[in-house]
Amino acid sequence: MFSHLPPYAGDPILSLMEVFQRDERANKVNLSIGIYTDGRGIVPVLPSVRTAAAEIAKEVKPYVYLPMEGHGGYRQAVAQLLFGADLPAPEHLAVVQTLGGSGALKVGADLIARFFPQPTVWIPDPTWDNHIGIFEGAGFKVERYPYYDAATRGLDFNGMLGKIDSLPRGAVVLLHPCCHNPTGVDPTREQWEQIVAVIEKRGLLPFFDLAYQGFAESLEADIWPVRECVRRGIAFFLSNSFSKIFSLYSERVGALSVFCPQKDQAANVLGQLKLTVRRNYSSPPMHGALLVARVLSDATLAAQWRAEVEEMRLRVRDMRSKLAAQLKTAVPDQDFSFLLKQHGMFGYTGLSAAQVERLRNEFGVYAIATGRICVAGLNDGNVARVAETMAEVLRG
Ligand code: PLP
Ligand code: TYF
Repeated sequence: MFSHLPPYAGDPILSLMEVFQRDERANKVNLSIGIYTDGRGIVPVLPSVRTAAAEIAKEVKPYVYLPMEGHGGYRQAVAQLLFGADLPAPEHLAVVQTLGGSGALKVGADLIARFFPQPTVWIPDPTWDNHIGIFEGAGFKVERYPYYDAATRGLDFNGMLGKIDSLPRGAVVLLHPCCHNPTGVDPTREQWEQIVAVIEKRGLLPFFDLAYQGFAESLEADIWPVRECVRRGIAFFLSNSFSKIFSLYSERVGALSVFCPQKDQAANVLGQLKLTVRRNYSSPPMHGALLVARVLSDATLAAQWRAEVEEMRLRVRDMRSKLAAQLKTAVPDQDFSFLLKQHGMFGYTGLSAAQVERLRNEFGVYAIATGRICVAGLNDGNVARVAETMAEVLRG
């Protein structure tokens, strides 16, 4: 019956995590997967979330199904976090709770594929691997636009804008509003203004994927391109994830928002989102959404959480500086300032696949074959050794 099923090679990032866990070296360092660890090297339970969890535990209620679109208080709180004072009127906005950012991408991709036949999505080159899997799985043709420039270790802005400016009307363009995964390279505010203007001019459909709001500059600044589309009346999809910024990875908490500039279209969009959810998994789980809703709806907890996000952001930035400074000392003829210009949890080091392999085999330092490291996995206890071992493989 199943003899024609090929083996699954495994996800490159998740498989590496398993290899890391089996590695018996005491000084091993995991910089592969995108998980934030604190200064002690531990995945934190944010104090705001811990308080919310304790409160919720005292109020156990029957575990009835949530509606297809998710928890009402959660959806409201998420919309306010995302759109703030720019919160579009209800007739313009459809928001559904999803299973993490991945679930939002899948629901959004399925909806687009149903109503826009033979869809194509343009994704940055490179991007998070699963973008390709999710969109192809939903029936999309996946094309790329230029993004990372290996020569400058920065953004190929002209290549990116030129490509986007050549796309057909209605084309879906996937954009990372901040903290681009895997490169950490983001457009500047001025560049975003130009990107949004081209999207408007050509009548494209942006699909924003926001997994690291607050990790680049601030919760408000990092979502600027999305809010600019609201101000200009440009329709868009927005997937957002609370895996990292609430440290709630396994709870699978996220949302999909669709902005509908034409009045009264949001009701039908929401209806079709509900149908898409119904046909996928029927309704989302409760607990993670309750945690996030509780934190965001309580002024004290919300302020505490905002400070916790800021603390994570600053810690990662501090680790970037320390890594760059120590690399500079160890390899003075090379420039590492690019590490300081990148945003978010990831750093694109420029290490080759062979150098990454040496790091892992000889030193137990785990990075991704593309040279991506998770800077959020560094701490004062391991950064010196990581810099030394990186310097060692860079010297060849
Ligand atoms: N989108 C991007 C760009 C990501 O980096 C990630 C996670 O690493 C996701 C989506 C998925 O988020 P989640 O774990 O909430 O499904
Ligand atoms: O490190 C990354 O880029 C991600 C991490 O369900 C990840 O791939 C792991 C599991 C998951 C979503 C994201």
